[in-house]
Amino acid sequence: MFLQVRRAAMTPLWVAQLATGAKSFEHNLVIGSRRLNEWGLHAARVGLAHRLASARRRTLARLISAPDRQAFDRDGFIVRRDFLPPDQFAALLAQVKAYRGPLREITEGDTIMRKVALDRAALAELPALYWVFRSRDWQGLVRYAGSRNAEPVVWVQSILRHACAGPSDPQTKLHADTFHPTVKAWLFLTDVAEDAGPFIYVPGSHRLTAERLSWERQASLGARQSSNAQIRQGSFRIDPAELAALRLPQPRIFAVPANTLVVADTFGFHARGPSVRPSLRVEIWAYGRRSPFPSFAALVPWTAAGLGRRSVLSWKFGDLLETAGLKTNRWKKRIGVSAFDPPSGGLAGACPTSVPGDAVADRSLAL
Ligand SMILES: O=C(O)CCC(=O)C(=O)O
Ligand SMILES: [Fe+2]
Repeated sequence: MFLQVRRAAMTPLWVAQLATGAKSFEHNLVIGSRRLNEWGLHAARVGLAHRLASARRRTLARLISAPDRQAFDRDGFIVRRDFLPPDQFAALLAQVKAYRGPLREITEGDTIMRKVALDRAALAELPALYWVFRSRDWQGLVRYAGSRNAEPVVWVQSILRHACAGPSDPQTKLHADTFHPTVKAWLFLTDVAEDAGPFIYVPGSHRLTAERLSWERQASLGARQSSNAQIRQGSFRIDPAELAALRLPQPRIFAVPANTLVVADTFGFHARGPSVRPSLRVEIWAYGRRSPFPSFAALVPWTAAGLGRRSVLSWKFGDLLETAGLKTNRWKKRIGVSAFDPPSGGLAGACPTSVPGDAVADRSLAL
C-alpha cells in the first residue's frame, strides 16, 4: 500500500527527470521500468542525447584543431604528452606536494580517493593551476569533449590503490559512466605504469553505433534488478569478451609519464586498470557533466572557483547530515595530509564500510 502511494506521488517527478541527466534505474522507477525499456525508453534517451551532443559539438568545433577533432571523433579521447612547459609543470608539482590544506577521502572498494576542492583558499596556494585553466588546449578539449561550452569541476585527486583491506575497486570493471556523452580529464602529476592502476579506454567506444544502441537497450532491461550496484545506478558494465560483438577493440592502456593530459568522453567504455601492488596516482582531475538535454541549469556561467566552493559546500552539507545522525558522510575530512602522502591508516587497516554507488560522479555535483 505504502509503495503504491509512493509510486503515485513520485511518478510526476520521475517523468520530469527523463528530461535531465538522471540515470538511476533503481531510484527512478520510470527510468528503471522494464516494460518502458522494452518499448525503447532508454534507447530513445540515449539516441536523443547523442544527437544533441553531436549538434552542440559542431558549434564548438572551432575550439580545437582539425587533427584533434578527427582524433577525438574517431577514438573518444585525446592524449597530450608534455602538456605544460617544464618550468610550469615543476611549479605545479611543487605547489601540490606542499599543499596541506583540508581535503577529503572516500573509499571505492579497497581504493582510497583523495580530493582537494579548488575553492579560492586552495587556489591561492596552488596558483600554478591557472596555467592549466588558462590553457586554450585544456579549455577547448574539455568543452568539445563534454559538448558544453562550460567550466568543468576540477580537483586535485589522488588514487591510492590497495590502500586498505576491502572488496575490489568497482571502477576496475570496464564501464560507461552514464547514458550520454560526458567528459573527464586527467593531467597526471605522477608517472603512471602499465601495472600500477592506469586509466584504460576502449578506442571508439564513445560512438553510438547500431550495435552499441542495441547493447544499451538489452542492458537497460535487467538494470533495475542487477546484482551490481553501479549498473542499477545507470553506469553499465561490459565484459571485455563482449567488445568484439560490438566491433570494438580491447582497451588501450594509458601508461604515460607525468605531465600527460588525457581528455575522454566517458560514455566510452573505460576503467581503472589493474594495480599489481599498492600504488599512488596523483592528477589534476576535471569532470564536466551538464544535462544532456536543453536545460537552464546547464547555462549557469560557473567559474572554476565557484564550482570548487560548491564541492566544499556539498561536503559540509554531508557533515551536517552526519552530525544530525541522518546519514554517514562517506567523504571524510583530513587535515595536514598531502595529495602525495601514503594512506593515513597504513595499508593494514580495514576500509571504512563502502556503500555502493557512483562515488566518482558525486550526484550532488552532476549539473
Ligand atoms: O581513475 C580512473 O582511471 C578511471 C576511473 C573512472 O572510471 C572514472 O573516473 O570515471
Ligand atoms: Fe568511470
